[in-house]
Amino acid sequence: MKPIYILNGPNLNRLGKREPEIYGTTTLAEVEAWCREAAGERPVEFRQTNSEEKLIDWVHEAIDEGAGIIINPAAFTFTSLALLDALKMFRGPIIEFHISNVHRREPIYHRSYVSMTATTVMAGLGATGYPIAVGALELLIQENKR
Ligand code: DHK
Repeated sequence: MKPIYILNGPNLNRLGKREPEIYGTTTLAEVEAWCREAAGERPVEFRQTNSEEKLIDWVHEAIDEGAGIIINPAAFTFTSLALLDALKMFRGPIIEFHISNVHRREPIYHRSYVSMTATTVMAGLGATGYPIAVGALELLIQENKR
């Protein structure tokens, strides 16, 4: 069974300590455990990087190996055409995920490049949204959605 890739962008390594009033107090390690439990038999590649290059390399890996992607690109959501171009190559379902409701925040967070290719967007559910996204991605994979 092909793995799902759950990819997290810059500053999310500090989840739990970083602006808890926006992102909550759950750590990324706790989120990973929730995701693995929600995935059941489905293998999970759960990763975080502060590097745009590394994030793109992992999307390339998912293109060759993955069944689906959940990506929280964090700030690269709003800046990276290179990440958009990489995600366009992925043939399976992509869920763009944000802990906060980016549309209720400062205007700089309102225009996502990633949304131009994502199958669906989830924003504002908090960290507890990650395992919900895992369940949604499995449905999209079963329905062969892109
Ligand atoms: C996380 C970030 O780091 C921000 O740059 C985004 C996103 C919001 C989130 O809500 O998960 O604007």
